[in-house]
Amino acid sequence: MRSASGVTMATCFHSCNADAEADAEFGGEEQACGLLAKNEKAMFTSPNMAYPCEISKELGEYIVTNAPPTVYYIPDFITEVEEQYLLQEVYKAPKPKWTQLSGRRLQNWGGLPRPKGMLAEKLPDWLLKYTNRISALGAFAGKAANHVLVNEYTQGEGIMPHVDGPLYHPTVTTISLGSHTLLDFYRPISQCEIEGPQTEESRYLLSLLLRPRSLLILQDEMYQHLLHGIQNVCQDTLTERVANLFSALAQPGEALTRGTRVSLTIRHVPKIVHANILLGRK
Ligand SMILES: O=C(O)CCC(=O)C(=O)O
Ligand SMILES: [Mn+2]
Repeated sequence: MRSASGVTMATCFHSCNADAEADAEFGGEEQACGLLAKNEKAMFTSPNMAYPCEISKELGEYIVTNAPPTVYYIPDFITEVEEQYLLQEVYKAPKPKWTQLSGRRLQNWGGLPRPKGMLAEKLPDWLLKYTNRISALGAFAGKAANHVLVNEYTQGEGIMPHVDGPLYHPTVTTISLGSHTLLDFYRPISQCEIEGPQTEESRYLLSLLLRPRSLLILQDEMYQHLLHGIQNVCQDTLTERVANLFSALAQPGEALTRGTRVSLTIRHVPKIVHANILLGRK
């Protein structure tokens, strides 16, 4: 079974149970490439979901080798038809589902991740189809993705450098829709003063070009140690510091004009609380 990008769905499954940025953040479909066969779909919707505990070996060819561990960049993970379908669903959401931040707006799906745990809410089917597809790649060590942040950036909007933090299993997966963006990575501020003044510029390490319909998977040092952000600019001029130039079919010196981009940030929140605990019931 192959996806738009040709990633064969993992076949070796181990049994397992399906189990923040600032708080302000949380306040037709079988056509296309039809990744999941009917029987696979049934398996993914059973209460005892099974996903591979390790990331699929077939993803090896998508590792971005000139970046620290570990980045997978998968172009055309979804088709244009799927992209339009997802955008339609995102924009179907009622207005109160959106939280407006300075520089972008977002929708939170799956519950509000909090240090004491997330009161999980079922993901809607239009998202489950894609979160399951990603969980089936083994992205979350056998667990199912249970949280999606939808970010919308109009042209010229971005997100400040940050780390995603400990509320999530240390893997973030992102589907880009509508426009490319350039995701920039920075070293954290060093405690070692000898290194001289530490500006955003001096801490800048590399960028990744995220084309529409691509899937990005970040783990290990790229997730745990480095900060990531998106500059609020209308146009990106590509340099040799774009680590995935080759797989994103881009050239240094190329200037790409941004449009409105919607990203689906798909993660697994391990700590779940149940309503009866919140209500103090046994
Ligand atoms: O839009 C993106 O690709 C990045 C979003 C992000 O970093 C986040 O939601 O934490
Ligand atoms: Mn982030």
